[in-house]
Amino acid sequence: APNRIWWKDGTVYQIYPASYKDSNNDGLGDIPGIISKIDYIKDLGVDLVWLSPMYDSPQLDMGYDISNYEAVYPPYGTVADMETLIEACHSRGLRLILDLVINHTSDEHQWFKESRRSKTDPKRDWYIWRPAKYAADGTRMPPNNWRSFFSGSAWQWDEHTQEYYLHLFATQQPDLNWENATTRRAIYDSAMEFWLQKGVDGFRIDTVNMYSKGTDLPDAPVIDQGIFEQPASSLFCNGPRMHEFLREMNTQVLSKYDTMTVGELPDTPDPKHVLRYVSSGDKQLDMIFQFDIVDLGGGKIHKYEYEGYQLSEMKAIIAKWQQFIDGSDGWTTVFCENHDQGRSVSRFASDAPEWRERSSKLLAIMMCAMTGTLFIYQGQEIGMINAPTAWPIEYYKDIEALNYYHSVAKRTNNDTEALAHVMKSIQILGRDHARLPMQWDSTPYAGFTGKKDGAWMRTHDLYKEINVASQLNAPDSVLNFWKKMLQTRKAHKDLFIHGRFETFDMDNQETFVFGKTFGQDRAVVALNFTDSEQPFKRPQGQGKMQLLVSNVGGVDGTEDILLPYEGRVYLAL
Ligand code: ISL
Repeated sequence: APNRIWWKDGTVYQIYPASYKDSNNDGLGDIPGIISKIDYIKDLGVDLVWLSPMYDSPQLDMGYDISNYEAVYPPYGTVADMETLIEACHSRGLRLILDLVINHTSDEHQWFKESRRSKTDPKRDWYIWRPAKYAADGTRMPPNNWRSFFSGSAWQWDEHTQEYYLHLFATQQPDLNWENATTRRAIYDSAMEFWLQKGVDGFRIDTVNMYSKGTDLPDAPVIDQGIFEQPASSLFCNGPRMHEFLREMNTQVLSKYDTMTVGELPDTPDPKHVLRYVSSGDKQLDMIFQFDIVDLGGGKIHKYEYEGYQLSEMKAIIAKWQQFIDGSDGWTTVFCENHDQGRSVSRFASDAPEWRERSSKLLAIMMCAMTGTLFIYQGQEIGMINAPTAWPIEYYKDIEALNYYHSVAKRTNNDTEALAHVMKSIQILGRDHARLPMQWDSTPYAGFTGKKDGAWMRTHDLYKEINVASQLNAPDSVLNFWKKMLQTRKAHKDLFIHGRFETFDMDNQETFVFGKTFGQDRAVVALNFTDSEQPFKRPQGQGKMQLLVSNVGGVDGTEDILLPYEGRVYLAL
Protein backbone atom coordinates (compact mmCIF):
# COMPACT_ATOMS: atom_id res chain seq x y z
CA ALA A 1 0.00 0.00 0.00
CA PRO A 2 1.32 3.46 -0.83
CA ASN A 3 2.29 5.65 2.09
CA ARG A 4 -0.57 8.07 2.53
CA ILE A 5 1.11 11.28 3.54
CA TRP A 6 -1.21 14.29 3.90
CA TRP A 7 0.47 16.22 1.14
CA LYS A 8 -0.11 13.44 -1.37
CA ASP A 9 -3.88 13.41 -0.97
CA GLY A 10 -4.21 17.15 -0.45
CA THR A 11 -5.60 19.63 -2.99
CA VAL A 12 -3.78 22.96 -3.01
CA TYR A 13 -5.44 26.30 -3.82
CA GLN A 14 -3.05 29.06 -4.92
CA ILE A 15 -3.75 32.66 -3.93
CA TYR A 16 -2.12 35.68 -5.52
CA PRO A 17 -2.44 38.32 -2.80
CA ALA A 18 -2.57 41.38 -5.08
CA SER A 19 -5.62 40.06 -6.90
CA TYR A 20 -7.69 38.00 -4.46
CA LYS A 21 -9.68 40.41 -2.27
CA ASP A 22 -9.16 44.03 -1.26
CA SER A 23 -10.43 44.69 2.28
CA ASN A 24 -9.47 48.35 2.65
CA ASN A 25 -10.35 49.80 -0.75
CA ASP A 26 -6.84 50.80 -1.81
CA GLY A 27 -7.23 48.82 -5.05
CA LEU A 28 -4.82 46.06 -4.00
CA GLY A 29 -5.71 42.71 -2.45
CA ASP A 30 -4.51 42.04 1.09
CA ILE A 31 -4.20 39.46 3.88
CA PRO A 32 -7.39 40.54 5.72
CA GLY A 33 -9.17 40.16 2.36
CA ILE A 34 -7.96 36.55 2.14
CA ILE A 35 -9.06 35.92 5.73
CA SER A 36 -12.55 37.23 4.85
CA LYS A 37 -12.78 34.52 2.15
CA ILE A 38 -11.42 31.63 4.17
CA ASP A 39 -14.81 29.89 4.49
CA TYR A 40 -15.31 30.15 0.74
CA ILE A 41 -11.91 28.45 0.31
CA LYS A 42 -12.71 25.75 2.86
CA ASP A 43 -16.05 25.07 1.11
CA LEU A 44 -14.31 24.40 -2.18
CA GLY A 45 -13.03 21.19 -0.65
CA VAL A 46 -9.34 22.03 -0.84
CA ASP A 47 -6.86 21.14 1.90
CA LEU A 48 -4.02 23.62 1.55
CA VAL A 49 -3.52 27.22 0.58
CA TRP A 50 -0.35 28.31 -1.24
CA LEU A 51 0.12 32.03 -0.88
CA SER A 52 2.25 33.79 -3.50
CA PRO A 53 4.81 36.26 -2.03
CA MET A 54 3.35 38.66 0.53
CA TYR A 55 6.79 39.79 1.77
CA ASP A 56 8.02 43.35 1.77
CA SER A 57 9.09 44.27 -1.73
CA PRO A 58 9.41 47.17 -4.17
CA GLN A 59 7.10 45.05 -6.42
CA LEU A 60 9.17 45.18 -9.61
CA ASP A 61 8.18 41.53 -10.14
CA MET A 62 4.98 41.44 -8.07
CA GLY A 63 6.71 40.48 -4.85
CA TYR A 64 9.15 37.92 -6.30
CA ASP A 65 11.69 40.65 -5.58
CA ILE A 66 11.89 40.50 -1.79
CA SER A 67 13.48 43.27 0.27
CA ASN A 68 12.77 41.68 3.66
CA TYR A 69 11.78 38.04 4.23
CA GLU A 70 10.66 38.80 7.79
CA ALA A 71 8.19 41.57 6.98
CA VAL A 72 4.94 41.81 5.04
CA TYR A 73 4.45 44.30 2.20
CA PRO A 74 2.58 47.03 4.11
CA PRO A 75 -0.36 47.37 1.66
CA TYR A 76 -0.95 43.60 2.15
CA GLY A 77 -0.92 43.83 5.95
CA THR A 78 1.41 42.89 8.79
CA VAL A 79 3.15 39.88 10.29
CA ALA A 80 0.32 39.86 12.83
CA ASP A 81 -2.19 39.53 9.96
CA MET A 82 -0.17 36.55 8.73
CA GLU A 83 -0.37 34.98 12.18
CA THR A 84 -4.15 35.46 12.03
CA LEU A 85 -4.25 33.85 8.59
CA ILE A 86 -2.21 30.85 9.77
CA GLU A 87 -4.64 30.42 12.67
CA ALA A 88 -7.71 30.94 10.42
CA CYS A 89 -6.43 28.15 8.16
CA HIS A 90 -5.42 25.76 10.93
CA SER A 91 -8.65 26.14 12.86
CA ARG A 92 -10.53 25.00 9.75
CA GLY A 93 -8.24 22.07 9.03
CA LEU A 94 -6.49 23.88 6.18
CA ARG A 95 -2.71 24.08 5.89
CA LEU A 96 -0.81 27.05 4.58
CA ILE A 97 2.36 27.07 2.49
CA LEU A 98 4.31 30.16 1.50
CA ASP A 99 6.32 31.02 -1.57
CA LEU A 100 10.05 30.70 -0.97
CA VAL A 101 12.00 32.96 -3.32
CA ILE A 102 15.68 32.45 -2.57
CA ASN A 103 17.47 32.39 -5.90
CA HIS A 104 17.58 36.17 -5.70
CA THR A 105 16.46 39.08 -3.54
CA SER A 106 15.41 42.59 -4.39
CA ASP A 107 18.23 45.08 -4.91
CA GLU A 108 16.64 46.89 -1.97
CA HIS A 109 17.30 44.00 0.40
CA GLN A 110 19.73 45.04 3.16
CA TRP A 111 22.08 42.19 2.14
CA PHE A 112 22.46 43.59 -1.37
CA LYS A 113 22.78 47.18 -0.17
CA GLU A 114 25.77 46.04 1.89
CA SER A 115 27.13 43.82 -0.87
CA ARG A 116 27.31 46.66 -3.37
CA ARG A 117 29.01 49.06 -0.93
CA SER A 118 32.55 47.92 -1.70
CA LYS A 119 34.58 45.04 -3.07
CA THR A 120 35.76 44.28 0.45
CA ASP A 121 32.42 44.44 2.21
CA PRO A 122 31.80 41.26 4.29
CA LYS A 123 28.63 40.68 2.23
CA ARG A 124 30.30 41.27 -1.16
CA ASP A 125 30.41 37.53 -1.79
CA TRP A 126 26.71 37.04 -0.94
CA TYR A 127 25.86 37.95 -4.54
CA ILE A 128 27.54 37.08 -7.85
CA TRP A 129 29.98 39.82 -8.88
CA ARG A 130 32.38 39.63 -11.85
CA PRO A 131 34.78 42.03 -13.57
CA ALA A 132 34.00 43.31 -17.06
CA LYS A 133 35.36 41.78 -20.22
CA TYR A 134 36.70 44.02 -22.96
CA ALA A 135 36.23 43.60 -26.70
CA ALA A 136 39.20 44.07 -29.07
CA ASP A 137 38.16 47.70 -29.61
CA GLY A 138 38.04 48.30 -25.87
CA THR A 139 34.26 48.18 -25.48
CA ARG A 140 33.20 47.03 -22.05
CA MET A 141 31.32 43.70 -22.20
CA PRO A 142 29.42 41.67 -19.57
CA PRO A 143 31.17 38.52 -18.27
CA ASN A 144 29.10 36.30 -20.59
CA ASN A 145 26.24 36.39 -23.10
CA TRP A 146 23.42 35.12 -20.86
CA ARG A 147 20.01 36.62 -21.46
CA SER A 148 17.84 37.38 -18.45
CA PHE A 149 14.34 35.89 -18.27
CA PHE A 150 12.99 39.41 -18.57
CA SER A 151 15.02 40.28 -21.72
CA GLY A 152 18.39 41.99 -22.07
CA SER A 153 21.65 40.89 -20.44
CA ALA A 154 21.63 38.92 -17.18
CA TRP A 155 24.46 41.21 -16.00
CA GLN A 156 24.17 44.73 -14.64
CA TRP A 157 27.13 47.11 -14.51
CA ASP A 158 27.61 48.76 -11.12
CA GLU A 159 29.37 52.13 -11.50
CA HIS A 160 30.25 52.45 -7.84
CA THR A 161 32.42 49.32 -7.55
CA GLN A 162 33.15 48.89 -11.28
CA GLU A 163 31.90 45.31 -11.54
CA TYR A 164 28.88 43.48 -12.95
CA TYR A 165 26.37 41.55 -10.85
CA LEU A 166 24.29 38.63 -12.11
CA HIS A 167 20.49 38.80 -12.28
CA LEU A 168 18.70 35.93 -14.04
CA PHE A 169 15.44 37.87 -13.75
CA ALA A 170 14.92 41.66 -13.48
CA THR A 171 17.86 44.03 -13.04
CA GLN A 172 16.43 44.69 -9.58
CA GLN A 173 16.60 40.96 -8.69
CA PRO A 174 20.30 40.19 -8.03
CA ASP A 175 21.12 36.47 -7.70
CA LEU A 176 22.30 35.24 -4.32
CA ASN A 177 25.62 33.41 -4.19
CA TRP A 178 24.79 29.92 -2.92
CA GLU A 179 28.48 28.92 -3.04
CA ASN A 180 28.85 30.88 0.21
CA ALA A 181 27.85 28.77 3.25
CA THR A 182 27.20 31.85 5.42
CA THR A 183 24.76 33.14 2.82
CA ARG A 184 22.95 29.81 2.74
CA ARG A 185 22.60 29.80 6.52
CA ALA A 186 21.23 33.36 6.46
CA ILE A 187 18.68 32.35 3.81
CA TYR A 188 17.55 29.33 5.87
CA ASP A 189 17.14 31.46 9.00
CA SER A 190 15.47 34.50 7.52
CA ALA A 191 13.33 33.08 4.74
CA MET A 192 12.47 29.67 6.22
CA GLU A 193 12.89 29.33 10.01
CA PHE A 194 11.20 32.68 10.66
CA TRP A 195 7.94 31.44 9.08
CA LEU A 196 8.18 27.77 10.02
CA GLN A 197 8.37 28.81 13.66
CA LYS A 198 5.12 30.71 13.13
CA GLY A 199 3.47 27.50 11.99
CA VAL A 200 3.46 27.55 8.20
CA ASP A 201 3.27 24.07 6.73
CA GLY A 202 5.85 24.26 3.98
CA PHE A 203 6.86 26.05 0.83
CA ARG A 204 6.37 26.33 -2.88
CA ILE A 205 9.99 26.93 -3.83
CA ASP A 206 10.68 29.38 -6.62
CA THR A 207 13.13 28.42 -9.40
CA VAL A 208 14.49 25.64 -7.21
CA ASN A 209 17.05 24.33 -9.69
CA MET A 210 18.97 27.57 -10.32
CA TYR A 211 20.92 28.03 -7.08
CA SER A 212 24.04 26.22 -8.22
CA LYS A 213 25.47 27.91 -11.28
CA GLY A 214 28.99 26.59 -11.08
CA THR A 215 31.76 29.16 -10.96
CA ASP A 216 32.95 29.29 -14.61
CA LEU A 217 29.78 30.84 -16.05
CA PRO A 218 30.61 30.07 -19.71
CA ASP A 219 28.90 31.66 -22.74
CA ALA A 220 25.68 30.08 -24.01
CA PRO A 221 25.57 28.81 -27.62
CA VAL A 222 24.13 31.35 -30.05
CA ILE A 223 20.61 30.40 -31.13
CA ASP A 224 19.04 33.86 -31.41
CA GLN A 225 20.94 35.30 -34.38
CA GLY A 226 21.68 38.98 -34.58
CA ILE A 227 21.56 39.73 -30.85
CA PHE A 228 24.21 39.41 -28.15
CA GLU A 229 22.16 37.94 -25.30
CA GLN A 230 21.27 34.27 -25.58
CA PRO A 231 18.88 31.96 -23.72
CA ALA A 232 21.11 30.18 -21.23
CA SER A 233 18.89 28.28 -18.84
CA SER A 234 20.48 24.94 -19.70
CA LEU A 235 23.74 26.43 -18.36
CA PHE A 236 22.43 27.75 -15.07
CA CYS A 237 19.71 25.18 -14.28
CA ASN A 238 20.60 21.95 -12.43
CA GLY A 239 24.17 23.01 -11.69
CA PRO A 240 26.87 20.86 -10.05
CA ARG A 241 25.98 21.43 -6.37
CA MET A 242 22.18 21.58 -6.73
CA HIS A 243 21.39 18.29 -4.99
CA GLU A 244 23.95 18.93 -2.27
CA PHE A 245 22.30 22.29 -1.48
CA LEU A 246 18.81 20.80 -1.33
CA ARG A 247 19.94 17.95 0.92
CA GLU A 248 21.53 20.51 3.21
CA MET A 249 18.34 22.60 3.28
CA ASN A 250 16.35 19.51 4.08
CA THR A 251 18.64 18.28 6.86
CA GLN A 252 19.24 21.66 8.44
CA VAL A 253 15.71 23.07 8.20
CA LEU A 254 12.81 21.12 6.67
CA SER A 255 13.40 17.81 8.45
CA LYS A 256 12.72 19.49 11.80
CA TYR A 257 9.10 20.24 10.82
CA ASP A 258 6.12 18.39 9.33
CA THR A 259 6.25 20.23 6.01
CA MET A 260 5.54 19.81 2.36
CA THR A 261 7.71 21.25 -0.40
CA VAL A 262 7.03 21.69 -4.08
CA GLY A 263 9.83 23.13 -6.18
CA GLU A 264 9.61 24.84 -9.53
CA LEU A 265 11.77 22.91 -12.02
CA PRO A 266 12.13 24.72 -15.35
CA ASP A 267 14.24 23.29 -18.16
CA THR A 268 14.46 19.76 -16.82
CA PRO A 269 13.07 17.42 -19.47
CA ASP A 270 14.67 14.16 -18.30
CA PRO A 271 12.45 12.12 -15.95
CA LYS A 272 15.49 10.38 -14.45
CA HIS A 273 16.88 13.75 -13.50
CA VAL A 274 13.58 14.92 -12.07
CA LEU A 275 13.41 11.75 -9.95
CA ARG A 276 16.68 12.72 -8.30
CA TYR A 277 14.92 15.77 -6.84
CA VAL A 278 11.83 13.95 -5.57
CA SER A 279 12.97 10.47 -4.58
CA SER A 280 11.71 10.08 -1.02
CA GLY A 281 14.76 8.00 -0.15
CA ASP A 282 17.07 10.94 -0.94
CA LYS A 283 15.59 13.72 1.12
CA GLN A 284 15.47 16.82 -1.05
CA LEU A 285 11.98 17.90 -2.22
CA ASP A 286 8.58 16.22 -1.89
CA MET A 287 7.48 17.11 -5.40
CA ILE A 288 8.16 19.52 -8.25
CA PHE A 289 6.38 21.43 -10.98
CA GLN A 290 7.74 20.20 -14.29
CA PHE A 291 7.23 22.86 -17.00
CA ASP A 292 6.36 20.88 -20.16
CA ILE A 293 2.60 21.37 -19.79
CA VAL A 294 2.74 25.13 -19.24
CA ASP A 295 5.45 25.64 -21.89
CA LEU A 296 3.20 23.94 -24.47
CA GLY A 297 3.00 26.02 -27.64
CA GLY A 298 5.54 28.58 -26.47
CA GLY A 299 8.28 29.65 -28.92
CA LYS A 300 11.74 28.05 -28.87
CA ILE A 301 13.62 31.35 -29.03
CA HIS A 302 11.24 33.14 -26.72
CA LYS A 303 7.98 32.00 -25.16
CA TYR A 304 6.19 35.05 -26.63
CA GLU A 305 6.85 33.77 -30.16
CA TYR A 306 3.90 31.39 -29.92
CA GLU A 307 4.11 28.31 -32.15
CA GLY A 308 0.95 26.40 -31.19
CA TYR A 309 0.74 22.67 -30.48
CA GLN A 310 -1.15 19.52 -31.40
CA LEU A 311 -3.34 17.60 -28.98
CA SER A 312 -1.06 14.56 -29.35
CA GLU A 313 1.80 16.64 -27.90
CA MET A 314 -0.27 17.59 -24.88
CA LYS A 315 -1.28 13.97 -24.36
CA ALA A 316 2.32 12.76 -24.58
CA ILE A 317 3.45 15.37 -22.05
CA ILE A 318 0.72 14.46 -19.60
CA ALA A 319 1.42 10.75 -19.96
CA LYS A 320 5.15 11.31 -19.49
CA TRP A 321 4.76 13.18 -16.19
CA GLN A 322 1.99 10.91 -14.95
CA GLN A 323 4.08 7.81 -15.57
CA PHE A 324 7.53 8.96 -14.56
CA ILE A 325 6.94 7.92 -10.94
CA ASP A 326 5.81 4.37 -11.86
CA GLY A 327 7.88 1.93 -9.87
CA SER A 328 9.82 4.71 -8.12
CA ASP A 329 9.66 6.29 -4.67
CA GLY A 330 8.93 9.74 -6.10
CA TRP A 331 5.73 11.73 -6.36
CA THR A 332 4.20 14.01 -9.01
CA THR A 333 1.97 17.10 -9.29
CA VAL A 334 -1.12 17.93 -11.35
CA PHE A 335 -1.63 21.52 -12.50
CA CYS A 336 -2.33 23.59 -15.60
CA GLU A 337 -2.54 27.12 -14.17
CA ASN A 338 -0.62 29.41 -11.88
CA HIS A 339 0.18 33.12 -11.62
CA ASP A 340 2.68 32.89 -14.52
CA GLN A 341 0.31 31.39 -17.09
CA GLY A 342 -2.60 32.18 -19.33
CA ARG A 343 -5.93 30.76 -18.17
CA SER A 344 -6.31 27.06 -19.01
CA VAL A 345 -9.75 27.40 -20.63
CA SER A 346 -8.35 29.91 -23.12
CA ARG A 347 -5.11 27.99 -23.73
CA PHE A 348 -6.13 24.35 -23.76
CA ALA A 349 -9.86 24.31 -24.59
CA SER A 350 -12.25 27.08 -25.70
CA ASP A 351 -13.24 30.37 -24.11
CA ALA A 352 -15.89 31.06 -26.77
CA PRO A 353 -19.15 32.03 -25.03
CA GLU A 354 -20.94 28.83 -26.09
CA TRP A 355 -18.13 26.50 -24.95
CA ARG A 356 -16.30 28.09 -22.08
CA GLU A 357 -18.32 26.56 -19.23
CA ARG A 358 -18.22 23.09 -20.68
CA SER A 359 -14.51 23.57 -21.41
CA SER A 360 -13.84 24.52 -17.78
CA LYS A 361 -15.60 21.38 -16.64
CA LEU A 362 -13.72 19.27 -19.20
CA LEU A 363 -10.42 20.47 -17.75
CA ALA A 364 -11.72 19.94 -14.20
CA ILE A 365 -12.40 16.30 -15.10
CA MET A 366 -8.94 15.91 -16.58
CA MET A 367 -7.22 17.48 -13.56
CA CYS A 368 -9.25 15.60 -10.94
CA ALA A 369 -8.68 12.21 -12.55
CA MET A 370 -4.90 12.48 -12.57
CA THR A 371 -2.34 11.04 -10.15
CA GLY A 372 -0.36 13.35 -7.89
CA THR A 373 -0.96 16.35 -5.68
CA LEU A 374 -3.48 18.64 -7.38
CA PHE A 375 -2.91 22.40 -7.55
CA ILE A 376 -5.60 24.84 -8.64
CA TYR A 377 -5.22 28.56 -9.08
CA GLN A 378 -7.66 31.23 -7.86
CA GLY A 379 -10.44 31.79 -10.39
CA GLN A 380 -9.85 28.45 -12.11
CA GLU A 381 -12.74 27.10 -10.01
CA ILE A 382 -15.17 29.53 -11.71
CA GLY A 383 -13.68 29.18 -15.19
CA MET A 384 -12.02 32.59 -15.46
CA ILE A 385 -10.65 33.23 -18.95
CA ASN A 386 -7.87 35.30 -20.53
CA ALA A 387 -8.19 39.08 -20.87
CA PRO A 388 -10.17 40.14 -23.96
CA THR A 389 -8.09 40.16 -27.15
CA ALA A 390 -9.22 43.75 -27.71
CA TRP A 391 -7.05 44.90 -24.81
CA PRO A 392 -4.05 46.88 -26.09
CA ILE A 393 -0.52 46.31 -24.76
CA GLU A 394 -1.00 49.41 -22.54
CA TYR A 395 -3.44 47.45 -20.36
CA TYR A 396 -0.79 44.84 -19.57
CA LYS A 397 1.47 45.27 -16.54
CA ASP A 398 3.83 42.31 -16.34
CA ILE A 399 7.54 43.05 -16.66
CA GLU A 400 8.17 39.87 -18.71
CA ALA A 401 5.60 40.70 -21.41
CA LEU A 402 6.31 44.42 -21.54
CA ASN A 403 10.09 44.04 -21.67
CA TYR A 404 9.88 41.51 -24.49
CA TYR A 405 7.32 43.52 -26.45
CA HIS A 406 9.43 46.67 -26.23
CA SER A 407 12.65 44.81 -27.03
CA VAL A 408 11.08 43.47 -30.24
CA ALA A 409 9.72 46.94 -31.06
CA LYS A 410 13.24 48.31 -30.75
CA ARG A 411 14.96 45.47 -32.60
CA THR A 412 12.56 45.50 -35.55
CA ASN A 413 12.00 49.23 -35.65
CA ASN A 414 8.30 48.73 -34.81
CA ASP A 415 7.68 46.09 -37.45
CA THR A 416 3.89 45.62 -37.51
CA GLU A 417 3.97 41.91 -38.27
CA ALA A 418 6.57 41.06 -35.65
CA LEU A 419 4.69 43.02 -32.99
CA ALA A 420 1.34 41.50 -33.98
CA HIS A 421 2.83 38.05 -33.43
CA VAL A 422 4.22 38.99 -30.02
CA MET A 423 0.86 40.50 -29.10
CA LYS A 424 -0.97 37.34 -30.13
CA SER A 425 1.46 35.29 -28.04
CA ILE A 426 0.90 37.52 -25.03
CA GLN A 427 -2.86 37.16 -25.50
CA ILE A 428 -2.43 33.42 -25.05
CA LEU A 429 0.52 33.02 -22.68
CA GLY A 430 0.85 36.37 -20.88
CA ARG A 431 1.32 36.22 -17.12
CA ASP A 432 -1.16 39.08 -16.63
CA HIS A 433 -4.20 36.93 -17.48
CA ALA A 434 -3.94 35.12 -14.18
CA ARG A 435 -3.41 38.39 -12.31
CA LEU A 436 -6.70 40.07 -13.19
CA PRO A 437 -8.78 40.69 -10.06
CA MET A 438 -10.73 37.71 -8.77
CA GLN A 439 -14.32 37.95 -9.98
CA TRP A 440 -16.51 37.77 -6.86
CA ASP A 441 -19.80 39.25 -8.04
CA SER A 442 -21.43 41.59 -10.58
CA THR A 443 -20.94 44.83 -8.64
CA PRO A 444 -18.34 47.35 -9.93
CA TYR A 445 -14.82 45.91 -10.28
CA ALA A 446 -16.26 42.43 -9.78
CA GLY A 447 -16.63 43.02 -6.06
CA PHE A 448 -12.84 42.81 -5.72
CA THR A 449 -12.36 46.38 -4.52
CA GLY A 450 -14.52 49.27 -3.35
CA LYS A 451 -11.98 51.78 -4.65
CA LYS A 452 -13.80 54.34 -6.84
CA ASP A 453 -11.36 54.28 -9.73
CA GLY A 454 -10.83 50.54 -9.64
CA ALA A 455 -8.16 47.98 -8.87
CA TRP A 456 -4.43 48.05 -9.58
CA MET A 457 -5.13 45.76 -12.54
CA ARG A 458 -8.05 46.19 -14.87
CA THR A 459 -11.10 43.96 -14.23
CA HIS A 460 -12.13 41.50 -16.94
CA ASP A 461 -14.85 42.88 -19.25
CA LEU A 462 -16.94 39.73 -18.65
CA TYR A 463 -17.05 39.76 -14.86
CA LYS A 464 -20.83 40.03 -14.86
CA GLU A 465 -21.02 36.71 -16.72
CA ILE A 466 -18.23 34.92 -14.86
CA ASN A 467 -18.23 35.39 -11.08
CA VAL A 468 -18.51 33.53 -7.79
CA ALA A 469 -21.85 34.97 -6.62
CA SER A 470 -23.75 33.90 -9.72
CA GLN A 471 -22.26 30.40 -9.58
CA LEU A 472 -22.64 29.62 -5.88
CA ASN A 473 -26.32 28.76 -6.05
CA ALA A 474 -26.49 27.55 -9.64
CA PRO A 475 -26.36 23.74 -9.46
CA ASP A 476 -24.83 23.36 -12.95
CA SER A 477 -22.19 26.06 -12.54
CA VAL A 478 -18.49 25.53 -13.12
CA LEU A 479 -17.93 26.22 -9.42
CA ASN A 480 -20.29 23.50 -8.29
CA PHE A 481 -18.85 21.13 -10.87
CA TRP A 482 -15.35 21.70 -9.49
CA LYS A 483 -16.61 21.07 -5.94
CA LYS A 484 -18.24 17.84 -7.08
CA MET A 485 -15.09 16.76 -8.94
CA LEU A 486 -12.88 17.45 -5.93
CA GLN A 487 -15.20 15.26 -3.83
CA THR A 488 -15.24 12.54 -6.48
CA ARG A 489 -11.44 12.59 -6.55
CA LYS A 490 -11.37 12.06 -2.79
CA ALA A 491 -14.09 9.42 -2.84
CA HIS A 492 -11.96 7.35 -5.26
CA LYS A 493 -8.53 8.26 -3.95
CA ASP A 494 -6.85 5.03 -4.91
CA LEU A 495 -7.74 5.39 -8.55
CA PHE A 496 -7.58 9.10 -9.07
CA ILE A 497 -4.86 10.30 -6.68
CA HIS A 498 -2.68 7.18 -6.58
CA GLY A 499 -3.61 5.07 -9.61
CA ARG A 500 -1.43 4.06 -12.54
CA PHE A 501 -2.00 6.13 -15.67
CA GLU A 502 -2.70 4.25 -18.92
CA THR A 503 -2.83 5.70 -22.41
CA PHE A 504 -4.98 4.76 -25.42
CA ASP A 505 -5.09 6.02 -29.00
CA MET A 506 -2.27 8.50 -28.42
CA ASP A 507 -2.14 9.77 -32.04
CA ASN A 508 -5.76 10.90 -32.02
CA GLN A 509 -5.75 14.70 -32.41
CA GLU A 510 -9.36 15.23 -31.31
CA THR A 511 -9.93 13.18 -28.20
CA PHE A 512 -7.90 12.25 -25.14
CA VAL A 513 -8.83 8.88 -23.66
CA PHE A 514 -6.87 7.56 -20.71
CA GLY A 515 -7.26 4.94 -18.03
CA LYS A 516 -6.50 4.74 -14.33
CA THR A 517 -5.92 1.48 -12.49
CA PHE A 518 -5.32 0.56 -8.90
CA GLY A 519 -5.37 -3.12 -7.94
CA GLN A 520 -8.66 -4.45 -9.35
CA ASP A 521 -10.16 -0.95 -9.73
CA ARG A 522 -10.31 0.69 -13.12
CA ALA A 523 -11.52 3.98 -14.59
CA VAL A 524 -11.63 5.31 -18.13
CA VAL A 525 -11.65 9.04 -18.88
CA ALA A 526 -12.77 10.31 -22.30
CA LEU A 527 -12.32 13.96 -23.27
CA ASN A 528 -13.25 15.69 -26.52
CA PHE A 529 -10.92 18.64 -27.13
CA THR A 530 -12.74 19.95 -30.21
CA ASP A 531 -15.84 22.03 -30.91
CA SER A 532 -17.39 19.25 -33.01
CA GLU A 533 -18.82 15.80 -32.27
CA GLN A 534 -16.25 13.00 -32.17
CA PRO A 535 -16.60 9.23 -32.26
CA PHE A 536 -15.84 7.63 -28.89
CA LYS A 537 -14.05 4.31 -29.24
CA ARG A 538 -14.17 2.38 -25.99
CA PRO A 539 -10.73 1.05 -25.16
CA GLN A 540 -10.51 -2.75 -25.63
CA GLY A 541 -10.61 -5.17 -22.75
CA GLN A 542 -12.09 -2.88 -20.11
CA GLY A 543 -15.13 -5.07 -19.35
CA LYS A 544 -18.34 -3.47 -18.17
CA MET A 545 -18.00 0.23 -17.39
CA GLN A 546 -20.49 2.54 -15.75
CA LEU A 547 -20.66 6.31 -16.18
CA LEU A 548 -19.50 8.13 -13.03
CA VAL A 549 -19.26 11.74 -14.25
CA SER A 550 -20.19 13.76 -17.33
CA ASN A 551 -19.93 17.48 -17.98
CA VAL A 552 -23.04 17.40 -20.20
CA GLY A 553 -26.59 16.96 -18.89
CA GLY A 554 -28.69 13.99 -20.00
CA VAL A 555 -25.79 11.73 -21.00
CA ASP A 556 -26.01 8.12 -19.72
CA GLY A 557 -22.66 6.91 -21.01
CA THR A 558 -23.92 4.52 -23.68
CA GLU A 559 -23.50 7.13 -26.42
CA ASP A 560 -20.68 6.45 -28.85
CA ILE A 561 -20.42 10.10 -29.84
CA LEU A 562 -18.72 12.69 -27.64
CA LEU A 563 -20.33 16.12 -27.93
CA PRO A 564 -18.10 19.20 -28.35
CA TYR A 565 -15.82 19.54 -25.29
CA GLU A 566 -17.63 16.69 -23.59
CA GLY A 567 -15.82 14.79 -20.87
CA ARG A 568 -16.80 11.53 -19.17
CA VAL A 569 -15.44 9.31 -16.45
CA TYR A 570 -16.37 5.63 -16.33
CA LEU A 571 -15.76 3.15 -13.53
CA ALA A 572 -15.41 -0.61 -14.02
CA LEU A 573 -18.39 -2.45 -12.55
O1 ISL B 1 10.22 32.62 -16.89
C1 ISL B 1 10.28 31.50 -17.31
C2 ISL B 1 10.14 31.28 -18.73
O2 ISL B 1 9.89 32.49 -19.38
C3 ISL B 1 10.42 30.32 -16.41
O3 ISL B 1 11.19 29.34 -16.92
C4 ISL B 1 10.89 30.82 -15.10
O4 ISL B 1 11.95 30.16 -14.59
C5 ISL B 1 9.82 30.67 -14.12
O5 ISL B 1 8.67 31.22 -14.69
C6 ISL B 1 10.18 31.32 -12.80
O6 ISL B 1 9.06 31.88 -12.20
C7 ISL B 1 9.14 32.23 -10.86
O7 ISL B 1 10.22 33.08 -10.57
C8 ISL B 1 10.19 34.36 -11.17
C9 ISL B 1 8.85 35.07 -10.99
O8 ISL B 1 8.79 36.18 -11.83
C10 ISL B 1 7.68 34.15 -11.27
O9 ISL B 1 6.47 34.80 -10.99
C11 ISL B 1 7.87 32.93 -10.44
O10 ISL B 1 6.80 32.03 -10.52
C12 ISL B 1 11.28 35.15 -10.54
O11 ISL B 1 11.19 35.08 -9.14
